[in-house]
Amino acid sequence: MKILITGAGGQIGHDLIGALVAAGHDLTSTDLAPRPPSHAHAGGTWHRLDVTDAVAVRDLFYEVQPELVFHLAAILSARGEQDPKLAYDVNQTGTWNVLEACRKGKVARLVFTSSIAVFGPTPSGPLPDPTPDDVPLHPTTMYGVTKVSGELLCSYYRQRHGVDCRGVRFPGLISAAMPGGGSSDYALFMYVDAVRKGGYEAFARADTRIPLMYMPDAVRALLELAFAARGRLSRAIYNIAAFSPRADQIASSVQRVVPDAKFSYSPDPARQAILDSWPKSLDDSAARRDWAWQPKYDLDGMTDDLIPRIKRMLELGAILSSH
Ligand code: AKB
Repeated sequence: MKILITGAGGQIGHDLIGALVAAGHDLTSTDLAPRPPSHAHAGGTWHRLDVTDAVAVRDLFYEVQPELVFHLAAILSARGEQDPKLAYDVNQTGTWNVLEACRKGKVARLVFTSSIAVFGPTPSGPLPDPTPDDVPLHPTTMYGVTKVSGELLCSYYRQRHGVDCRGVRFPGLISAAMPGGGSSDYALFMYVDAVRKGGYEAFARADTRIPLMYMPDAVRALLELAFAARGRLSRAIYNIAAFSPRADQIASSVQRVVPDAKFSYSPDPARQAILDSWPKSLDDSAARRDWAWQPKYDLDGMTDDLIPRIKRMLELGAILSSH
């Protein structure tokens, strides 16, 4: 199948490209930046694309004529608070441009990547734990605001224009590829820095608890949702969940494999406030029911798989030595 990815240079793109090429798809990866060295061997073709440029998006969609698009391009929560205008342009205008290009180019299906950042404390109190799909959405970040809007646009184009837009709300994602400007990044750096530096001072409190997921499960969720029959889907956007450990539980899990790793906690007020506004865990029963979603990795399963991968990538020089 002809598939196009936006924002392919990021953390999800790294693993999604490999999975799509391995499955034999005809893949066009796009990003504002050139293909990063960490993506060099992933396969498929690479095009520069600025999703804020409506004409460029439309022209490339006409040229490639994808049957399926994965829209990953986004500015994440922490970076988006430093530059809300950039987050608005990339996430809001970019999603509009991609949906319009799908409509005009008659792209059959679009997979939208939303986030737990759509949630925030509601006027009537804290979020229920676990948080279901349908609660009032009160995001606290520009990233979350634009993801709520993207979800609504997705449903609108589905009903009004027949673009089969569907998506998942991702937890914080953990993999051996570097993230870019997220508030959940502390969890990933607890792994990477335990291996490369012998420890990590987290920018979150020890009792911080948010939904997290290992990247192989996240990529499988995207593929399963992308190829699910439309008739099975009772909604456009789904919560998906794997595990929800406290930061100090992540530390204990890492220390099972790297016993000398030292962790300390020095909360950054801005990122801690974002983390505290998110759900502690998600209710993903609709995804489990409609398209048989099920995570394979729990916290310790991820730790056992990820740490040897990080060691290999450090040996190959595929992870930078500082951040
Ligand atoms: C972020 O931290 O902004 C992202 C997310 C949870 O969507 N990783």
